Amino acid sequence: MNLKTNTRLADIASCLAGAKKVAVVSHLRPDADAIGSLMGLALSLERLGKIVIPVLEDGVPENLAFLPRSEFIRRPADMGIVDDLDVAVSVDTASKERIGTGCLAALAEARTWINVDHHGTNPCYGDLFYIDSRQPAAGQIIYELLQESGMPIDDAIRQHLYAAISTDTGSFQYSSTNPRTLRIVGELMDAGLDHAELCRLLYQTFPKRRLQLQRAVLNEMTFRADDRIASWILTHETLKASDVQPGDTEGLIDILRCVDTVIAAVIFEEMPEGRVRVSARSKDLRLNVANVCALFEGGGHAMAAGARLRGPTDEVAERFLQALENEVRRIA
Ligand SMILES: [Mn+2]
Repeated sequence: MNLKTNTRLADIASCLAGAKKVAVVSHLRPDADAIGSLMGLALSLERLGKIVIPVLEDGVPENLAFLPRSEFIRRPADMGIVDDLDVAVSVDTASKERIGTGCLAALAEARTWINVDHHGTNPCYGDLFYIDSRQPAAGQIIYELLQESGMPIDDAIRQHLYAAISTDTGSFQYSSTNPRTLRIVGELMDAGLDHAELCRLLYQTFPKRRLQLQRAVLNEMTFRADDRIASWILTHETLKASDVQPGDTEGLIDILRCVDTVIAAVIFEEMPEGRVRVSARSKDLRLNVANVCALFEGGGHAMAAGARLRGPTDEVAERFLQALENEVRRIA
């Protein structure tokens, strides 16, 4: 756990209660935990009569636009510096840089920063923070915050928090899932959440290009370290050929993870300006992929982490896989 002491959730709630104008923000390339925890909090604050500004550097990806009120989320490009801002809250965001330069500029005059997250590598930035790496999703912490403080929770908020928790736990399959996670789902359903419909939209509704991507993974995946490491490179060509949109690649790595011999799965994604985005997953509790990513100035969770590298993709991939292989060989 963290060496610094978390602010109590009750104190975060009372800071929010005293604010008139609150911005809520999350990380670049937002996933469903980013959007769900952001909107869970934003919609509850709105119900309390606050002026609420939900903002994401990259906006909402197409695959998550079905979530309620997603059009409420703004992008910094469409706004100036927010004045009279009492509080800015970042959720699910392991470092201040991950908020994005546009958002940071727009929210620069916030009188108080609150940082709520579940990444163990979070350096506890902000004036008030609550970091709990035992929680599988930022959405689970936001649920506890709303629940403990008696803040409003309506159907839209329940959908957002469910989307956050369910996706970050791999539909409650990952080891990060705890008993409370499943109790929370029970509470959300007791309160009327249509869980099957939400799962259909989250997990069973894809554009065709998503299948084209899956086909590319199956055609091009490679294995090493006695098939214990599986990896795939998502090239500019594939990105173009399949007209990949933000969000399409979410969960693709599970195809590699599922191979019986594999304990580490990695996807390298070519980004603009010669950068490569690395996503790594571990299936073995003894293998901490956040440590491997930290060698490349990345971070995340023990079982799911990432980094951004610079250089020719094949070279970058080989360097990362070599470092990963060293770790894999150490444990068996
Ligand atoms: Mn998360």
